[in-house]
Amino acid sequence: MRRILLLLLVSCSFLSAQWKSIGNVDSVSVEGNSVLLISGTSQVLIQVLAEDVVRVRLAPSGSFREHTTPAVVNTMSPAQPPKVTQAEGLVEIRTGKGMVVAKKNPLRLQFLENDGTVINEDDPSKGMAWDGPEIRIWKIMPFEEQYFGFGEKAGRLNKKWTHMTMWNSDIPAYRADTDPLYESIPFFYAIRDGRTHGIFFDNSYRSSFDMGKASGHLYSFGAAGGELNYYFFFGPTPGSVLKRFTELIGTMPLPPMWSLGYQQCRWSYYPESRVREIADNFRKRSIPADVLYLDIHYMDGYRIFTWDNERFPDPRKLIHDLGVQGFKVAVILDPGIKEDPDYHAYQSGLSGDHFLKNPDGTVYIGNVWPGPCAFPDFSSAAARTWWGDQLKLLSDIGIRGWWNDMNEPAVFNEPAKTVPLEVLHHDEGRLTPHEKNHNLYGMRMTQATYEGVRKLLPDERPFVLTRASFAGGQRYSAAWTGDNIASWEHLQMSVPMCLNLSISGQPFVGPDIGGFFGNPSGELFARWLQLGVFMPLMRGHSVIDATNKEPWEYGKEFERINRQTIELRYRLLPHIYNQMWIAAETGIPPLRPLIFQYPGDPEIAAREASVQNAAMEFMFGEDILVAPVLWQGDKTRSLRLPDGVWYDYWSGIRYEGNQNVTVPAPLDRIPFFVKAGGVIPTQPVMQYFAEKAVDPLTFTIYPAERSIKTYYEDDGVSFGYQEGQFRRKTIRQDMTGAIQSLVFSEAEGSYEPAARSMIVRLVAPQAEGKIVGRASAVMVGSEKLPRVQPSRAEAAVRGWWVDEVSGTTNVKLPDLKEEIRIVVEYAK
Ligand code: MIG
Repeated sequence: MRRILLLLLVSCSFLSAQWKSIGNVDSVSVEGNSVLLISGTSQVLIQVLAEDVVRVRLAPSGSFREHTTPAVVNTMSPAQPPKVTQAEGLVEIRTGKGMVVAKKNPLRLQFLENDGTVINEDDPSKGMAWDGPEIRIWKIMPFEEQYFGFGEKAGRLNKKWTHMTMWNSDIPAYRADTDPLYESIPFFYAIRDGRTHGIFFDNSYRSSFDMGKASGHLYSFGAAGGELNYYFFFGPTPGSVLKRFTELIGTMPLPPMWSLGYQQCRWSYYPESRVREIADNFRKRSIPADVLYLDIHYMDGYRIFTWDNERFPDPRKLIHDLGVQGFKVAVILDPGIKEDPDYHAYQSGLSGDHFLKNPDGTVYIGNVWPGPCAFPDFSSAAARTWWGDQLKLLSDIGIRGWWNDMNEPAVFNEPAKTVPLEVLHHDEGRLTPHEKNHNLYGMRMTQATYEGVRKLLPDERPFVLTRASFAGGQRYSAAWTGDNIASWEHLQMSVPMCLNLSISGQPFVGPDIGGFFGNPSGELFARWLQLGVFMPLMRGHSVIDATNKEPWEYGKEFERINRQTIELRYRLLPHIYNQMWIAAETGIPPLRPLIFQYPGDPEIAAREASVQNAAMEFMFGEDILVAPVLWQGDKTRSLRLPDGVWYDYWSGIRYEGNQNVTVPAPLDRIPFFVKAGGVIPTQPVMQYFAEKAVDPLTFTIYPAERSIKTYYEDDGVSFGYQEGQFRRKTIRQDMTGAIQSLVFSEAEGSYEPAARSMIVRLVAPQAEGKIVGRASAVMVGSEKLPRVQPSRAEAAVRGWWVDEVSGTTNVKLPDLKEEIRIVVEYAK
């Protein structure tokens, strides 16, 4: 009986969904870059922001909301005003790179290429609709179209046929089909026949995307409240979509270079003797590392901004000593402030009115680690400043990493497990319910943290790491993918998860290496660490009750392998840093799915649409293709090489693209390939960032008929680069017959690294699996460079030599600010 009643109730509430779709257009008005369409009491506003960006807004009752979310921070306006023409039953808006056609009866939008091809269109029957506060749009889902992005989502790369919710949630030990997760980025790419467009749904309420799960020929997105407000990016490539998206929401600031080193965490390293032991082990075993973390046990009863005096009697001294050993220390910061009248942060937060409040005006209290807690209202500028000021207690004693956890926000109280929807947020003076602010809480916490640290340490780049965030969060913080599991499946899942997050505007990402829950085998840990070399964030972490997961915990052989893996990371740091610089400048991240870079390759498109996670390959920058080993026991790796010519990094073997290859993948190696024309800068292994000067700086050059690359460098820590203190060189390579010429342009910028050598390693030209030429003469400018014995190379200041086995030509010179021209002649 109760069941039947329940069923009845459920079906009634389903039937009560009364979607009202927008109807016929009564009038049209054009003003500047905007077209306003009026339909009864409803309005639709189409704004052309650029020749390839259009914003669409719906106001069911006729008034647009003043504010949407803090995601978009930049304005855009088109160089040319759009051309608007009206014809029988429709309005046509030409934006430059495309066209929007608004059909009037009823109002439905189409997005077209200039040649008239429809690339996106509202569903003729439903279109834009509302039901009370809920809003939703249905669009036609072409059979060939695939969908990527959507921020932090587990499961396959391609999100077609899935239903996803955006509601920041703490789900420990999530699975491939768990949704939602910690972070919400309501943005996606639609790729069809090599053509891409993108949509950003700028709404912070609980939203959902149904990409063909409810219907086989429609997709839809909508939210429980707020405005139906989306940005349409015409593309036509994924890169052009992402560039525009990040123009609106901002790019990641350049991170401190030490945050790209290896980071070691666990829940929790304590007391201080254990922290020192971990630090000593890294140095004693010569395993490079830059950052150590303190998880929740460093605090006095989990009170943020305090120390447990027994476990950490002298944190300043500890951090100082670790600093001498080359470590930066990061601490966890949870938002919950213990409700304790004797606790300074509770007192000052309360007296400053910085906490979230119930509708009746009392402070909202929820349970987290410290017990009952108040929660800072990060949506108020004053509260953010208050939070930032508290960080002084930590920055003063040397803390340099700021780990923001539990900021979905996670609350232990059932059933919501978060702040109740009606709790009020300041919302910059608007006083709005949690419902609107929930998905923004994490991002605003990182904003408070980032801006606080910026103020306290004005000459250093902050490093903030977060679990929860929203579109635009990359402006303040890196992100990790939460509480995963030490299993092969989770290793596999971490690849598409980080790729989608990366192309959603957040370049600085990585999973807990080794898996958070459970105990990995030596093999699983080693493979995960290898994948970590090509994750912008390379951090090992572990839950409280698991075995130790430091790189030396799996026996001698794995210790050797893991050391070698982390050494590879440190060798590649100049390259990794360059890729992060590109992301900071252009929005294009290091981590990219193959389809992001090769959207027009039908084989790649087909593979990425359906591929199992374990078979994933990905790009790290435009020149490195990574094929991680993600299956237990595998000692070879099969993959498809996209168009072009590729060199196996390990063997130097040259491969033509557009074919499937199988390469060796012994336990101590992650297969990766460099594209012909690629220039990979590397440095000598060091135990931590700036342990010593980068000398020599090595450029490995993979031959191609012609390529032009940029090399960027600065001090890695300050904001001096914003005042021109950087060094930037263009590297041009040409290969004509048996002559290879290289030009390292004169350096731009005022940054002067210490005097050092530069080694140019020229991978030998090959044909049909054989080296076709060995260098016979090397000219630098107009001088003939002396040939030196390989055994004398290290002592030589200027000279060249050939590595007998690989045929690689090495050219060693003092690294200069001035232009350097090198010409190599090859003998047959
Ligand atoms: O409720 O601080 O995801 O990385 O170690 C668990 C303890 C709270 C969750 C984080 C995890 C961290 C843990 N935290």
